[in-house]
Amino acid sequence: MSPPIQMTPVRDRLRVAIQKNGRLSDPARALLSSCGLSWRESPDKLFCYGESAPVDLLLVRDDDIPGLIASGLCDLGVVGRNVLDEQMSDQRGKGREASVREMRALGFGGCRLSIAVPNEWEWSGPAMLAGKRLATSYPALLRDWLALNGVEADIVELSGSVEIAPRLGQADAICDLVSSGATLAANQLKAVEDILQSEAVIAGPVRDFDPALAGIAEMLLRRLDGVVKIRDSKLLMFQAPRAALGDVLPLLPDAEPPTMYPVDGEGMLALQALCHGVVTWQRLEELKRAGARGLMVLPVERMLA
Ligand code: PRT
Ligand code: ZN
Repeated sequence: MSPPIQMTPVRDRLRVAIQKNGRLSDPARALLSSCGLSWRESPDKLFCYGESAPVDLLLVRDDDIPGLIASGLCDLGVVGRNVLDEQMSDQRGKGREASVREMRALGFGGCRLSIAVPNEWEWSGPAMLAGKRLATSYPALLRDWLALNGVEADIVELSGSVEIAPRLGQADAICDLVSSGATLAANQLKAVEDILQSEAVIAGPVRDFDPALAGIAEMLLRRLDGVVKIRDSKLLMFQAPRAALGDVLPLLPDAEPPTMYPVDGEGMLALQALCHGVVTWQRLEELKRAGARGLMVLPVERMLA
């Protein structure tokens, strides 16, 4: 008799990987919570069972997230673009097709991957790095950037404490993440070229989701879009004479097309505009000078396009 065929059970709950401990852990959880998700945590806190929707969390090291998605063990992940792009570039370098892609930028965890050199260097461009030793935890992205700039240099791969490498004599310059720049300054280094602008992103598979999960993934991405899009948005409400629209509307360059309806039959309009930029006092005063009245700025909590 032939042995029974082993079938991988089809999952009907979405699994999202987030960083367990680190810079992205709290903002990732806060973002997913603001999408209406809540969880019951397992005692080891590696797995959180979704209570309000079939969306479970897996808490892992950020470097493991792209691989978990590629292998199908997780469906989506919140990870720095720097980690995702490094792993994708590494795969490309090995002649493999990428199986994970960036699906959404999330607007937190911002930093840049930069080339930094000792303060005393007078930077004249990438050619200065020819023949030098560069320490980094991002060898694939650095290799791509060096090739793009036609520079041949030695890459010294380190898993941490990259900034100290020049002082220890391990390298001449570095390629590392920078946010405030304080760590570079403390190590007498200065950033001279940015290789990548990074932030936290939603990573997902290049292939389609399994039919059982596609609807849940779409729901989550739609809610994320709503939350991320309105994070800095405000609803601006006011009245203005129809004749003043030509002066008023150019003052709303960052707004969705406003909703307008007539009031009191005297050519007055009531307007509502969702503004994606900061609505300052100065802007309100300019709108008033242009003919707007009764200006009100309201917070926006949720949006479903
Ligand atoms: O344990 P695990 O592997 O999950 O965590 P990790 O130690 O690899 O990552 P973690 O928590 O340090 O960072 C997670 C992600 O946060 C990174 O992959 C980036 O996408 C993002 N991020 C944003 C940063 C920074 N800002 C940042 N400043 N990651 C690291 N840094 C480092 C930087 O390299 C420097 O050494 O923080 C130091 C301080 O930076 P300055 O410029 O503010 O001094
Ligand atoms: Zn990591």
